Amino acid sequence: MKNADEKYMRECFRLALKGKGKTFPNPMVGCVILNKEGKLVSKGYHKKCGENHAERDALLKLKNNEAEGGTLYVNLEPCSHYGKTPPCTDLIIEKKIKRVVIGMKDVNPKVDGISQLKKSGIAVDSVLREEAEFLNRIFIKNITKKLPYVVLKTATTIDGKISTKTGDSKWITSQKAREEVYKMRKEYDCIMTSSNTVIADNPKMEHKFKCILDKDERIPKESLILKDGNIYIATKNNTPLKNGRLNLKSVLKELYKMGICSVFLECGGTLAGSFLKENLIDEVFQFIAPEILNDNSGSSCFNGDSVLKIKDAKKLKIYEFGKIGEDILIKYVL
Ligand code: AOF
Ligand code: ZN
Repeated sequence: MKNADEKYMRECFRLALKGKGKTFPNPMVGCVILNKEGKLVSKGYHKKCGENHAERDALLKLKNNEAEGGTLYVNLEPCSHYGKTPPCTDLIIEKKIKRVVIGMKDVNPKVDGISQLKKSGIAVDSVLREEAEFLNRIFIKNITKKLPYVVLKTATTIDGKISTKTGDSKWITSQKAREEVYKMRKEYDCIMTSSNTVIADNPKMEHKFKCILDKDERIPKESLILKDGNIYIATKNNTPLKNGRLNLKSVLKELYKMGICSVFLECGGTLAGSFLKENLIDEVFQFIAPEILNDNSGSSCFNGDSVLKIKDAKKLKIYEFGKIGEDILIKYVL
């Protein structure tokens, strides 16, 4: 049973991912239904915020009582509340499903689906919880912390340098890696950078929503980054300060209030170091070019200070890596 449960749960993950980038602020959810003989009779997934939940999508495709006594697999606890859509638990009960297998409990406090199902005599089991939570890590962060999920992107030499001491940084990684970055940006609600980066590189950074950290309103009006998209500039006039700098958590909170669920951060080592120190980074995407600067005065991708023990280094976990053109891309979660 366990192997079969895992197999169908993985199918839920695969279906859920079809909604990637389109479901925010809602989670990615997939659903598979077996009849009482164990034959797969329906599949569904959540396509877009406001549309049917995965369970409803799959349940509404059933013919008559086809799934009576059957099993429903879904990677998130079914909802039991009226939101933009009615409770999925009601439809599961109505269709006479006998067993529900979930990936993870919902972190949304409005949802109490497991007990609703159990009260109706439906057995509820759980498999692959860690994978299910990893799949919806952005949703979990949003609901539990009321903050957007933050991914920091950096591009370095193998000695971790992002520029020489003169500020020269063009180009450490290859064209292919830079094209990959253009694609990545689209998967996040907002891109974020600093006035230092805007002033030094004058990047265009096309995106529908951009946040620039510019405490002293230094960026020139003709900066390319200002040419398109919605722009939010965090300055000392709209953001509280912390140790004389913009309070980064306040900026993130403000973005979350504006409906931003995820942030793709591209900045120099000082800001990256501050974000890291404040525990505000969820993931790091590091492109590493097969180059060695071999000059300690070059800028590092993380530029904090006063860490005297290796045991105090931030610990990350690699979850994906591969070659992009001539460079390596490593994805880490903190
Ligand atoms: C989804 N898709 O497949 C499932 C969700 O406003 P509503 O009615 O769309 O409800 C959103 C909440 O429903 C969401 O935060 C999550 O807790 C729960 N389950 N949501 O968008 C789904 N199963
Ligand atoms: Zn639902």
